[in-house]
Amino acid sequence: MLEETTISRIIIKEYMEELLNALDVDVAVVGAGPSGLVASYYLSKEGIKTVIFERKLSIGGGMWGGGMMFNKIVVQEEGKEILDEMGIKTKEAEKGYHVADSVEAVGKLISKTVSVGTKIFNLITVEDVMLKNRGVEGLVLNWTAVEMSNLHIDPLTVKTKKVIDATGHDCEVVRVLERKVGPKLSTETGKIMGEKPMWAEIGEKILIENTKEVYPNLYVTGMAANAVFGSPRMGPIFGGMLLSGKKAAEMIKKVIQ
Ligand code: 48F
Repeated sequence: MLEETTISRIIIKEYMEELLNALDVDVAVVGAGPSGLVASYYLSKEGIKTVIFERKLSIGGGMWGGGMMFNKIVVQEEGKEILDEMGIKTKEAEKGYHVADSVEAVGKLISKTVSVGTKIFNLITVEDVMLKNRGVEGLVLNWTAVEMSNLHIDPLTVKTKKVIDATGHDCEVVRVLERKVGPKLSTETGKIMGEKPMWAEIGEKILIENTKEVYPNLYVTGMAANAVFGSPRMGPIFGGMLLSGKKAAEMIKKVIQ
């Protein structure tokens, strides 16, 4: 016999346990787009305790829709290696240009990331950082529903050794930090430089360079990295996103204790 309250109890208890476990983590990734998922995958694979906070109900960010809702993504040779590792099918459509189904790509990316141990919390928005002597030392969270309904409800805070801003074009974590501490980022001006217009080749190349620590304990990956460091967008070519996520994970792996 099925008891409704038993189902409710299991859900509440299991979720609360995971949320309590997320109060103190090694790495907190903000945003579950391609770069955030890949970064989390490579961190978790090394046994580094990693969680993702994602504002939306769906995981995958801007990858589902391919280019202009044609649900295909294109990757270059280097990016293809990561798709291969995730078991995502690709076809060389033209020399050096590999195409994949964006729905398969997101599905498998999520599956792989979760299976190596990343806990993904959806429907949670990161609204601020906890800033102490060593730099960013935590994240300030609230339910997305609270943000959407504009209710005046205080957030909760989690502690983390490192934060990755993988929030895409809006670079939201860096933005809130800049707003509160002023021009102290490791960019040329100390401020967010702002994303530049489309130039796929340069955008993809420079993205890997831009993937770095922008303030003590705060790293940027994916489109957020190009937005922070003032570099071009690149559209639906995804190799850079994947490689940027991997680079963020490798950098953190080297320094985390
Ligand atoms: O935008 P998104 O997919 O970021 P990405 O990994 O990839 C960019 C590409 O999709 C595409 C592109 C490729 O050429 O330019 O745009 O850099 O995913 C960002 C995720 O972060 C979530 C957002 O809902 C999305 O799923 N997000 C943004 N701000 C917050 C957040 C926040 N404050 N708290 C939690 N999640």
